[in-house]
Amino acid sequence: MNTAGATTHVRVDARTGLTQTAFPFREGQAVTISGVSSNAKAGFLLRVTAPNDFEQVDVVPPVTSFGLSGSPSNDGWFRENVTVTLTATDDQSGVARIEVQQTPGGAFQPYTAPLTLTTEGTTTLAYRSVDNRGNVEDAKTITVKIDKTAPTATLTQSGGPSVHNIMIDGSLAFTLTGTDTVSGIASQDLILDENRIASGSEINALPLGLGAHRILARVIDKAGNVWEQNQTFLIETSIPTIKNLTARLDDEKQIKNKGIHTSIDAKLDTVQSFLTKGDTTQATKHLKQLQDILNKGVTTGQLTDNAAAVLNANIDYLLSHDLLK
Ligand SMILES: [Ca+2]
Ligand SMILES: [Ca+2]
Repeated sequence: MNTAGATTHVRVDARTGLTQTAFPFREGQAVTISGVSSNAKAGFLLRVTAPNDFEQVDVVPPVTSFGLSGSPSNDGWFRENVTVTLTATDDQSGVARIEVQQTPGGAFQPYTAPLTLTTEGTTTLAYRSVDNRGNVEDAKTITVKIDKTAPTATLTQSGGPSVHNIMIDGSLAFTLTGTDTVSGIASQDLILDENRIASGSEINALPLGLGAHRILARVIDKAGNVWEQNQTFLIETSIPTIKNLTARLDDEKQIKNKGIHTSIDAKLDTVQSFLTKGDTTQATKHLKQLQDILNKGVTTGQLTDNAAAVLNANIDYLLSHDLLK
């Protein structure tokens, strides 16, 4: 029966060059037949002469698959251009062409060579193939997400817009604000020396200790592009700072009597007056005397080991750095 519903008799026997046992097609299969036709017994007779006069009809569309250059991040973003390669196979008549639609709703164009996607953001391609029999595959889509640009970020420190030195009796807080307009922020990290800290959290300088410290700020977008800033700052001290620390240690009952507190302050005032005059020799001499007072104070129970250690570390820092700066 043909597609119009008409029946055509096909003669297959030894006189036509075929035998029924050699006939490869079975009931239910659709075939295209070419042959010699004639009228016979008021019917239409198609007379075939060889097996290649029959061709099984191809009703199955091709299957197209795609390959992408590179590998995306865990969030599905590529950090570089992506080359899309399409390949198709067909069950029978062969692939006539592969087609690709580069903008949603646009026309399908013949695919002739791999496509390189360079635009940041999300690109959706539709693709399909057609076989030599005209069977058209249902279109499938590929979504490719590209972000080639590092995030932008600002690192600020409390008490000033940028990273700066602070005194040891103070505190600090770092705030990291990252933005990424393409894939978005995946992570933001602040690492102070070797420890992760929370953005905006206030940290006392005293436990960090005097000297150089490092703040590493890192923002990573969902494609894996990195913004990073690594800065150093100093935690410093001064005579007024040591006086503040002494008052704090007194409040914490680490300085046991008024007398030693008064002696420490008096010595610090003396050192400051020599520093003001530019006499570092006398300033150094009095700082060393202050250390003797602190060490004796520990043995006589006038202040704790910790209080003496904190104050001595500050004095050592002043002695080992330029006192007049
Ligand atoms: Ca096919
Ligand atoms: Ca980005």
